Formats: sequence, C-alpha cells, structure tokens
Amino acid sequence: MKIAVLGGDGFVGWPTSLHLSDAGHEIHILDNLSRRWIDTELGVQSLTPMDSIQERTRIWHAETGRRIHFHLIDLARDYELLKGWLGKHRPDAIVHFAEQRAAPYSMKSDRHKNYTVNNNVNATHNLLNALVELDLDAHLVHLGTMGVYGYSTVGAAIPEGYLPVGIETADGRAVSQEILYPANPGSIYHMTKCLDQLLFQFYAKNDGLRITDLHQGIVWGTHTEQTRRHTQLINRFDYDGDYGTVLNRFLIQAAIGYPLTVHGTGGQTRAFIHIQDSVRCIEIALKNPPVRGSRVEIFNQMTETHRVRDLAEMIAKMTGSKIAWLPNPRKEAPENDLIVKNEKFLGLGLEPTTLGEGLLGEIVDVAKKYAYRVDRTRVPAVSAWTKDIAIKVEHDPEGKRLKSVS
Ligand code: USQ
Repeated sequence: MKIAVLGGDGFVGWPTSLHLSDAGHEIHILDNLSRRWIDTELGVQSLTPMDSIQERTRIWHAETGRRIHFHLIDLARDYELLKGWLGKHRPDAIVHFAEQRAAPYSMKSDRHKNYTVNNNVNATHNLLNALVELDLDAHLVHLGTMGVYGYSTVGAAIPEGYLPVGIETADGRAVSQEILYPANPGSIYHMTKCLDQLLFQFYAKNDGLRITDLHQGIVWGTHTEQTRRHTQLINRFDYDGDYGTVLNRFLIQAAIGYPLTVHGTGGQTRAFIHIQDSVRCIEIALKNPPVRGSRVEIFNQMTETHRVRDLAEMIAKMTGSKIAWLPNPRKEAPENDLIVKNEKFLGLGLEPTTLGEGLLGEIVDVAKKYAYRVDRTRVPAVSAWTKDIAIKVEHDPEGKRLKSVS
C-alpha cells in the first residue's frame, strides 16, 4: 500500500514509519517538525540523540534499500498544500499522528491551550475536508487516546468506543442503541481528541469516509525491531516534565539517581502499551479497514493497566531508587480503578508485550547510556492545571517538593 504517515517524525510516528516500510509499504511522512521546535521552545532535548528526518531516512535507505519519503507540510495551516499533496499522491491509507500530544504542554498557559486546540482540531478537519473534496477513499487510521473516556469506572469495563444504552421512548417502549462512550477529557489535549471523535463521526456518516480511531494508552519503551538496526535510527525518548510520560520517566529517573516523581498518592490507574505493540496494532488496523458507509471503527490500543504508585514501587525495588511523593500539578482523581476491554486487537492476533524486568532493565540501560544528556532541572513536572494548583506546586526541585522522599 501507499501510506501517508502524518506526524511520522514523532515518538510513535517514526517507529511506525519504519515498521510499515519494513513490511513492504510505500511510506510518505508528512510532518511540520513541530515536535523539534517545541523542544527548542522548552529548552529540552530527547534523551537519545536524534538525527534530522532527512538523515534518518537516508540511513534507513542505506540499511534496507527501502525509501521513506519526507514532505514538510503543516496540516493545520497549509490546507491547499495538503490537498495538493493528497490529490497528487492519492495514498491508499493515511495514519494520522500529526497532533500536539502532551497534556502538560497543553495546560502550560493560555497560548499553549490555543495552540493545541488550533493545531489539533484544524489538522484533523483539514484532512477530512480534503479527503471529501478529492473523492479520496483512503482508509484513515487516527491515533486517539484512552483519555477520551476519562479513566473512572463504575465497576464496569470501558468498551471499545461504543456504549450500549437503553432508552425509554415517549410511548413507553424500551429501545436499545449504541452511542459513543461519553467523553470526559482531563486536559485541553485530551479534549481535542474528544473533538476529533465528533469530526470522525460526522464525516463517516455524511461522506462515507472509512475511519479507524485508536484509543491508545500510555506508550512505554523506546526501541522497536527496526529502530534497533542502526544507532542513527534511534527513536526519541522524552524525560522532561511536559513530554516525558510516567513509566518512561520513572525508568530514566532510576537511571540518573533522581527520586521517582509520583504525583499525589500515585493512586491514578492508567492503561499502558509497549511501543513495539503500538506499531503492530497500527499495522493490524491498516489490514482491517471498515467498509465504506459504516460507523467509525474504534479499538482500545492498550495491553495492561497499572496504578502509578505500583509502578514506582516496582521500579524502586528493581533499581534501589527512592520515591518522591509530590503535590499533584494536575486536576485529576487521586485514586481510580480502570478496567478496559481490548479484545478486538487480541482477536486479530496481537500478542502483548507486558511489563517485565528484562524489558524495563533494558530501558534503564538505554537511559544510563545517555544520562550525560539529561538536564536534571527539567525533570519536575511544573505545568499546573489551574492557577490555584500552580500556587501550591511551586517549582523547587531540589527543595521542599522533594522533602517527602521514601
Ligand atoms: N504522573 C506521575 N508522575 C510523573 C508523570 C506523570 O505521577 O512524573 C501521573 C500523572 O499525574 C497521571 C499519570 O501519571 O496521573 C499519567 O501521566 P502521563 O504523563 O504518563 O500521561 P498523559 O498525560 O495521560 O498522556 C500520555 C500521552 C498522551 C496519551 C495518553 C494516553 O502523552 O499523548 O494520549 O498518555 S492516556 O493516559 O491513556 O490518556
């Protein structure tokens, strides 16, 4: 297939591009390189040294003989360019990662909220709009988030996208229907993914677009089979308080002797998936497109759930690290349970890579190798969800915030 990977220079986009290229597909990355600009804005860098996208694709070609094409396009702002590209290349499938994906970054300031909404919603809408205008029947696979559901459970498993509900009609009959699971975003970023869901629902219904939405959990790990092939194919690996995600952060913190930064009691339960499984899921989704005219296909792209404090305690035990119990910069439930259905990917052949000491240890080793690149002052998470919380969570990494260490 000819596949456009929008956002193919990012943390999951890059290994996905390699994985799909390795499987024999013709890959075109469309990216505005915004993630690299955000690193510059924040004054941080990936723990792993990353080459330019052109250099990465050159190395991939030298290693495998396969070409990955790169096109510098800003989906949110360059509608005509995007439409022109799609019209000329007419891909069979499109994988859409091209959104600002960090919840803390989206909550940093009013400017960051505006940027995240404008970028994410416009990118998705421009794409859908162009597909209709061009009569392009490409299968669109979007990277959504488990966060659209809001994590809380009422003692029932979160279904894959749709909730069966019973409705009493005006004449007293009972009818049943499946509705999109009620959206309950916990950040501006997560809210944009909820808005995406509505855009998809409309365009599938109105124009018959074939859309798959992947509700992904927190991705952990850094290497995949293909990124391991050459040092210059290495994936990015974020540790900073805005872009680093919880499990990868704990592993890096363990590697550099920094107390593991648990927010609040660590009672937050979240869904997780290893990056190798993430790229496999995308391939599976591409092989199983919905038929034209059907509703949006939704998969829960996760393999296990864990409580944050259990992860911290497990890594502390494994590495001898200390745990810092910090005031939570986020507005979120201090404790929650989470049960999630993920039978669809399992039924299509996904064999989950679950948390094990071997893989976790390998990530700590990668982090140790590049520990010299870490700026320890950028480890604490300082983006607060509200102004009141910001006052309570004053940034003081070496002082009072780390006093509660066990
Ligand atoms: N947390 C800590 N300590 C830290 C970092 C995070 O206790 O040092 C806690 C947070 O307070 C939160 C949980 O860990 O309760 C998860 O935070 P996270 O930064 O790992 O993940 P999140 O902000 O939810 O976002 C990430 C990705 C996002 C994706 C989402 C999937 O950045 O793109 O959509 O995971 S999910 O969490 O399932 O919504």
